[in-house]
Order: sequence, then structure tokens, then C-alpha cells
Amino acid sequence: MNVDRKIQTLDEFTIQQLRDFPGATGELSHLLRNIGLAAKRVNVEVNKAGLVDILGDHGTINVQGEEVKKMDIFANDQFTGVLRHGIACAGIASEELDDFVAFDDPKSVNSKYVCLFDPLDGSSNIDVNVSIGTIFAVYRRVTPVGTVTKLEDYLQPGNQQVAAGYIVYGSSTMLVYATRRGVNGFTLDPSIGEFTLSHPDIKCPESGKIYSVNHGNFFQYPEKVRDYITVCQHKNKSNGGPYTQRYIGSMVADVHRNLIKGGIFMYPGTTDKPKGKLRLMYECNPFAFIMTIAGGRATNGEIPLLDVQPTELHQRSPFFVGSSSMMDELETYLNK
Ligand code: P6P
Repeated sequence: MNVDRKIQTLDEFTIQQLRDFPGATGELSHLLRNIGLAAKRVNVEVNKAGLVDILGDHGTINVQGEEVKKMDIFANDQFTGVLRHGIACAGIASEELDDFVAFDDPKSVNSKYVCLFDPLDGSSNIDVNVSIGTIFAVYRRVTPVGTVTKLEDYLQPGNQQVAAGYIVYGSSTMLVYATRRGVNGFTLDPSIGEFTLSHPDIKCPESGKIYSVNHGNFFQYPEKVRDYITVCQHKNKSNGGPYTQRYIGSMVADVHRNLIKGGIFMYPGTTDKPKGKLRLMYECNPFAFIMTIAGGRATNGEIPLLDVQPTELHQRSPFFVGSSSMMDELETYLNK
């Protein structure tokens, strides 16, 4: 057996990263491992979601005598629980909770990070077996360590993120996270129950041929966006195409594909929803951070997405993210 083949688990990787920062306390590594643990627990439930009817529908008591929760709430409880009982997180904000949750136990108030997450994005896709995901962002708190967190700890611009990532529960389950040192992907190995490094140092291709947008809203988009989408449709061999349109309506799956293969993902504002549908703090900002570290770019249509100063925890934002040269072309239309 080739004993030299080194499969690095998420735990080993985060600890190795620690070695490169002698001054590091290990709290961020600990927080990321907590997220990996919660992700494994959510993965088990997501994988058997199709059996819920057999195991008892949401809100009922299943054959094991356990209360069956909505999957979103179950996922929210898993991520909130591991972070609350860890030693690295002082509080959380979640798409599933109206307000942030300041952890007030002695260990948590002395932690320096806060975490914002969408615990199970696209969960309506579970019923049709389409990939779904968890999205998270990590910030250093701005209020003094030793006190309970306040709203300003959570309303920071995306350029203040210390780390961001996602888990995609798909044909395989992957955890991808970025720090300022790079983007790395870990695939869950069910045989050992560990996330193992499978995509080291992910870079988004400088260009691509995939554009992702909901064409059903086409005539509700601003004219400049419609013009760019039409350009995408007219691409051919002579001008960098042909492009292909890929959109499965699950953000984590759509953006993950474009990160790996190159492409652009758009959720513009519409006449019905001028701010779009996606949430700034725990959907747009994490992906903007990841894509930027991987060499791509993200905008809200006016300024770099990461520079937006948030005013509300659950505010929405128009969102454009992808390969740098495709973003260049998009912005020539947006800036007209
Ligand atoms: P639409 C899923 O509900 C979600 O929040 C994202 O995962 C996805 O990108 C978007 O909504 C799809 O929205 O309006 O195109 O169905």
C-alpha cells in the first residue's frame, strides 16, 4: 500500500495553516472545523430527505420517535449549536433568524469572531433532488472581546471578511472556503467521515463560456443588463463563444460550477424586486469574497460588492459574480 499518499483532512489542513501563522491563536481553524462538523450532520439529513415521507413528515414524530424538523431549521440548529459550544465564535446571524444571536457564556464572549450564514440555501430544491447548500461568512468582531456582541459586529462590509465558504450537498458533498491566503475545496469521504482536500488553491478561470441568469425575468431586468444578456446569446466562435446558459436555481450549485469552470452568475434587480432576491450578508458577500480571492470579481451593478456598507442584517442586493474578463465585458454595459 502506498503509505506515502497523504490525504489531508480539513482538520489537518486548518492545523497546518496554523503552523504558517506562529502568532495565530487557532480560533479560526477551530471555527472552520466546527462548521465542518455541522455540515456532516446536515449532510446525513439532506441525503435522506427524500425518505422523509417514510420517516415521518416535517413537524411530525418519525418512526424513531424523534420530532422531524423543517430541513432549514434543522440545519440552522446544527450550525448555531456547534458555534455556540465552540471557543471561537461570539455570536451568529442566520437567514432563519430575525435578529442576530449574541452568545453570552464566558467562553463565547471572549471569542473574537462572528459568523453569518444561510444554513440551507435553495432548500425548496430538496423535493426534486437538486443540489443545495450552506453559505457562511466569518468576521472579526469590532466590539471589545469580553463583551456580548452588538449589531455593528454583524453589519460590516464584505471586504472585512476574515473567511467565507460554502458546502454544496450534491452528487458529492464539498466544503469550499476562502481566506486571504487562498480558496481550497474539501470533498466528504463517507468511508472515513472526513472532508478531505480535493481542490487545493482553486482559481477561477480568467474567462468562461457559461452565463447563469433566470431568463424568466428577462423583461424585468434593467435595459443595460438585457443588452449584456443579449450579447451572451450572440457569442460565437469569432467572438469568444459560443456561450452556454446554465441555471438550476440553486445559488451554491450555480456559483460553484462557474467558480470551477469559469463563467458569470447574475441575479439582477427586477421591476418587482429592484434590490433583487439574494441576501447581501450571507449569500452575496461570501461568494464575492471567495470569487475575488480566486481571481474573479463581484459587483452590485454599481460598485464592487465587497465595498457595500450594509445597513440591515437581511438586506437584499443585485448580484453579479464571475470570471474577471466576463465581468469586464458586463461592466462595459452596466457603465454605459
Ligand atoms: P429564482 C434559491 O431559492 C435561491 O435563494 C438561490 O439559491 C437561487 O440562486 C435563487 O433563489 C433562484 O431564484 O428567482 O431564479 O428562482
